[in-house]
Amino acid sequence: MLYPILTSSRLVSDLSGIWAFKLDNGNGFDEKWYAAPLEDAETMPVPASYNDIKDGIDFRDHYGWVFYQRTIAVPAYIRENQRVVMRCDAVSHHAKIYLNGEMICEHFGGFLPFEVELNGVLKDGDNLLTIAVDNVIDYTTLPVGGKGNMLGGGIGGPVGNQKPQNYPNFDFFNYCGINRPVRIYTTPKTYIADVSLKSDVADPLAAQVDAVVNYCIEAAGPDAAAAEAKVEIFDKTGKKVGEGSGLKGAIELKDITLWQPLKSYLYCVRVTVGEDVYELPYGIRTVKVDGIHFLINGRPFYFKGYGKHEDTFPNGRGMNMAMYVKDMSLMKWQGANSFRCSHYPYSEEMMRLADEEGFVVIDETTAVGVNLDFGGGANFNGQKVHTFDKEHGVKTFEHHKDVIRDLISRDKNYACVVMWNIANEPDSYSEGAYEYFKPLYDLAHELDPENRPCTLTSVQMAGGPDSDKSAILSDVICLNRYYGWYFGGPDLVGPMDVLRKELKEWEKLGKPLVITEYGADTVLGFHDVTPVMYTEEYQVDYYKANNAVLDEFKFVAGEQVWNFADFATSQGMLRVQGNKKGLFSRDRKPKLAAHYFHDRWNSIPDFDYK
Ligand code: GCB
Repeated sequence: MLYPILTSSRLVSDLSGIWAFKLDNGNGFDEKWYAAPLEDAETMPVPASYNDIKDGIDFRDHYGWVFYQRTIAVPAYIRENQRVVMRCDAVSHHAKIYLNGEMICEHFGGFLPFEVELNGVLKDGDNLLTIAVDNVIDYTTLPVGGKGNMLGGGIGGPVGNQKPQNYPNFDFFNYCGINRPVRIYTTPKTYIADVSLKSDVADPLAAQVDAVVNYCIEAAGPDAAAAEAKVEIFDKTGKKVGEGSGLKGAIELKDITLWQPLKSYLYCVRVTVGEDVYELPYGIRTVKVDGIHFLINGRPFYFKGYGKHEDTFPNGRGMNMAMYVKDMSLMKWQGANSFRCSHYPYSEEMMRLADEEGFVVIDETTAVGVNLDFGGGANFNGQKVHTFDKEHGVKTFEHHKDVIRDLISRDKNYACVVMWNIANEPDSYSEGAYEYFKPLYDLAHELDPENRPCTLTSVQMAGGPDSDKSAILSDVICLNRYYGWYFGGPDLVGPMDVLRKELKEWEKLGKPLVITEYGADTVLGFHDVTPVMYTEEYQVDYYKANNAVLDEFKFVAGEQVWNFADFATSQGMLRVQGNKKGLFSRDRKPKLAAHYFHDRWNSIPDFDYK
């Protein structure tokens, strides 16, 4: 799906601003709140998660539907001559869109864009637009909702009757609402529906690098079959360096500049189909897994970076452009070169920025919590239930396929994306795991024009390569490991022997391995001469101990800490106003470990580290 931009044939109107808003009291649909101006509405910014915008626990932890509303008007001459589309970039998690009281669109899944054509439903003058949003998560949704508090609400579990609420089977606050922009854009009636690019680079290490950009355009609309199609490629100075015609083709480029980690170079690919014009920034680079190496442009790359979250105050998971740019600046200061979109696809603005700034990205689906060994979800009438149990297990498989399809459709042309993460810490070790995941890996490989490597970030309880199906399925082994924190902390000696022993097992596979999570909760400002847990000193010692082991192994192709910054979670006994494993606090103040990694990463090269 193409990102909405202004071109010589397309208009974009951003509906960001203050909308009318109301929490459902259970009667919203019966009383047709979507069909008339909301009574006693509150103000609400779009885009943003609603949870932290108003105060009080009932508001923050609201369970169920909310209604957003505003009016829209589109000039008649545009409605008559152009295709008019409304695009929602992310509505978490389930949206129903009403125009003048009629439902025009419904969408499941809170982190990927969807759109609906407005021609034929827009009338003259003002139109009442209502977006109803549901935040309920359960065994059918991604992320998965469990049946009890995974962080431990109290000793012995729930006491008395609990009000209806979400039990996230994952460790981040279930921020909801219209988290990313809603836009109206236009195209000519015959239009460019999609563009897929794939480059072939014979030898990325040659003195002069030549490339072939293969393109495939999807055109739609009444004259699509007859429309003339043209693709032109421009370098950064605006000079045309290649062109082709037809909906499918290959353009040869001589002496190109490669997109390199932290040395981004983006060409501009301009596509014209009939009257419609669309432009994509496009970096050319190669990615390949070769034995124990992860090659970018032919050289062994070492991932230095983080698992992150889209999490700021008071935006929640809502888009925060200023913080995106700030984070990139901090990451560069620290000598990092990569991050993982844990645990859901990030905004397109973030992806475009990563492409522009040269950050290497592991792109992740919304599949977190596909693991009923976590939380209270593992019990059904007092009996342990397998995650993939046909009757009582998760029912996420079909939706998981949709998410993979939509993610790859959205992100396939970004140079920054070097690997797809199919799921975070799923139950990759028990009965049915292989059968569940194998088709998903196959789907991702098949849909991606570039056929990038695929992985899943593996949970510690999955064990080693004998039990964890990711050993067979993943092109790159990605491990989330907490030796010295959840496992063995505060001992930083014994657990390191176990880590070393475990890595020796994985080494036998002959694949590269990236540690995609390791970390220790640390409260900014907690200090001690003796480094005890939760102090900034302990976090530094924890990382030093782990890194010493990682450095012993050639096949360890990267280290991504958990987490870049502190972030909000559900409440629980293990969380002190959120997860405190950040190298930075939530408002981006560095802990001691931030400085430790600054020194470490600035002395580790991006390539050929081992
Ligand atoms: C994990 C999860 C991550 C958590 C983290 C933690 O393994 O992937 O979502 O936040 O552990 O801090 O417990």
